[in-house]
Amino acid sequence: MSNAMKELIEGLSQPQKMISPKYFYDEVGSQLFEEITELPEYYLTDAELEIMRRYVDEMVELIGKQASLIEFGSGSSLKTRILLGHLDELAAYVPVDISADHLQASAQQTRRDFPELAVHPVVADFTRPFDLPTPDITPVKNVIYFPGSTLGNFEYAEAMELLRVMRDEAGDGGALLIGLDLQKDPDIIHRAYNDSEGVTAKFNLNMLRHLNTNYGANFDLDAFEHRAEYDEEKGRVVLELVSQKDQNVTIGDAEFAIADGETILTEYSHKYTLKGFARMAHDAGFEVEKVWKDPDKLFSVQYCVRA
Ligand code: AVJ
Repeated sequence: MSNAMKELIEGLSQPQKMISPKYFYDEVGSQLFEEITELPEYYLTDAELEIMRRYVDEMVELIGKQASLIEFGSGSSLKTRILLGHLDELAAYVPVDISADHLQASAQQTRRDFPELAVHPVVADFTRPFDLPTPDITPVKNVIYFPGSTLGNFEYAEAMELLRVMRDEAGDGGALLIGLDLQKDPDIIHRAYNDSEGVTAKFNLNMLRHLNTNYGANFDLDAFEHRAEYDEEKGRVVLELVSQKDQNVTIGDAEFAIADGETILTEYSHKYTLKGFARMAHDAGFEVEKVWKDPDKLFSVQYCVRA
């Protein structure tokens, strides 16, 4: 049995059933996420882009010349392009992604758009240590780029583990440039995950369709509903799929009973305080050197140096 299959079955065998948010992103799911980023309620992408546009010169100054920029994720985003458009003296750009296809396609596009840039894609699961390529020019330092508040998908212990992987990949004198969503008025957060057009609901439910198509599951998509609640105490949005009846679902040879009202946890989206993240960074071996925010103080981009 594939590792993915084992992981899926294990997640659905827990008392709180769960499926990792990475199963959101098949082709349809990636398209739906794009649509989410264009929703008026989903402030995250606009706010982060605004920060990048306003402060890219300060970021470039801190990153310095002849650095290697190592992006955790495939790097097809507009944010990355803003950064690359202003970093004209990079030793290398290293996008790291688990999907070889996705990575190759976006690396090709990056090469077309930035012909002078040394692009060295690495296929790897970035939550585990991986080997960096050796560019022709030896980098002065490694700067990890992790936009999009993706750290927020990880629970505290996993987030700390990931930050430590980043510290080790950054190496001596290295740094981390990270985009993080901030705690704010709970209504604003609630609306961002309960949009009026129901795109987030489609995105959440699409995970089940993806498992049906690609992992031999038989979820009845009409028998689940989207739920997203902001837990202010824990500072995180909890995305779930709520079963609308008692039902049995099979995936491969495994069968699961799901009760009426029972939930499958599909995603956490943690929201940070500046203090809270500074402490996490510190405990992982980084110090926050600079924080940029959008004018409404919804989102932050933070530059952290290795302690
Ligand atoms: C891509 C993880 C940043 O948490 O806001 C959007 C994913 N989930 N709407 C987020 C998501 C529901 C998104 N991240």
